[in-house]
Amino acid sequence: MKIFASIIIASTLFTMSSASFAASHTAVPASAAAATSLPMADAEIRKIDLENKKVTLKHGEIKNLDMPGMTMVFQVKDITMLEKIKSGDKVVFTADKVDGAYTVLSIEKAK
Ligand SMILES: [Cu+2]
Repeated sequence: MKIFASIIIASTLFTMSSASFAASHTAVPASAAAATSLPMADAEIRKIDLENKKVTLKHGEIKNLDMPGMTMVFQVKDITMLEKIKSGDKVVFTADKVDGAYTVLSIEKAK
């Protein structure tokens, strides 16, 4: 009987640990995590400057940068990301500080 009880305890512990393992892994959204694990932010394109690899965004809160909504200029990591986007478009994007400059790392049209 003592052995039986310890099997139950062991299997309960196993179930609990695999449940928390699953929870910690589902916390990362699979689609957004493809290129980067940064949180997506909303924005509207105000101006695209391909020559200087810059984009002006009227953006919502950017959680990872601890930044409230505002209109500002970002560097763009790769201008080919801007090919399908034009001024006035609603987008979702990720941004981070790269070499001291706020830089858009991914951007796509909002669905
Ligand atoms: Cu800003």
